[in-house]
Amino acid sequence: MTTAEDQSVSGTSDAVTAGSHATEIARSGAATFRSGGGAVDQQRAAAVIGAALEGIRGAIRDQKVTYEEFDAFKRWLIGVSDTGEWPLFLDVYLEFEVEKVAAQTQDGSVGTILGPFWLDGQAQLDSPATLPMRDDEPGTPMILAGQVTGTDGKPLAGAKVDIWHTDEEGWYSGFASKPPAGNLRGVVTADAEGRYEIHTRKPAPYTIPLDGPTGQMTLAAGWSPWRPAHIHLLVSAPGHRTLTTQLFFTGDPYLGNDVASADKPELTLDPQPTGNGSEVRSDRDFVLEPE
Ligand code: MBD
Ligand code: FE
Repeated sequence: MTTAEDQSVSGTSDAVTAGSHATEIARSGAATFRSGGGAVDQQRAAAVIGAALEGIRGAIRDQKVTYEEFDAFKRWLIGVSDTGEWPLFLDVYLEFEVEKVAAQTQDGSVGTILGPFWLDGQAQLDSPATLPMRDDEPGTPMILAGQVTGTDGKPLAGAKVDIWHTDEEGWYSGFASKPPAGNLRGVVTADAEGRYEIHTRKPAPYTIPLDGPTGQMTLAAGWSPWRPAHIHLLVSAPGHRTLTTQLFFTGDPYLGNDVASADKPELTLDPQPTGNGSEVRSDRDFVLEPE
């Protein structure tokens, strides 16, 4: 496990700064809460890999792909490796389909993709908690609060809410050079009634790095590189399937046009003023399925 202190970064390009660290994490298989492991069945390998390759061969036939385009594709793939952007590319353009398959057999609250920017080993906090942030952390103060229960409606005492999101400029700590390590990340333990309350700042919309191959491909096709502002959450409790989800904001200009296709209507917050300065609050309960 790496600690928040190991995760300070100093940048070359935005793409390489974010990509190299995300690659390191993906290679380590750190997201163990969802890994199965075990040997690959030969029939399964042939079926899945065969279908994927046939999808690409079909595109070549249908679009009459030229040698010039094939060579550009090769160079692009090499660039994805060189910049460490495999996690970014795969999570932006493919993970949402994998999540939809997983969701077919998941009960409880609606989930969505994990993405490439989750980090292990962040600050452990008790509810009510304030996420680690700079003294002058910019952005609208925001409270996110709610209760974690099982599908039977019973509160899950000591449930954990692992939360991470960008700062007001759209940067993730640990992957961009600007925010300090651990900024706006934490693992909050709910109280005996499964209630949690997290004080943070409202995040901003996020654009994938435009100087790397994933961003360049996106712009080359004329697609939007933006994700709506979002808060990532992993909600867990002993004996229950971990919920991977994100929360979005009503009125965000990028809702419905998320480059990662991860936004869902059920996941939209409409924070309301608390009367304490510019502070806003949203309440959101989570329901976990027994394992
Ligand atoms: C993100 O912030 C993100 O959440 C995903 C899924 C992909 C790219 C950037
Ligand atoms: Fe994100």
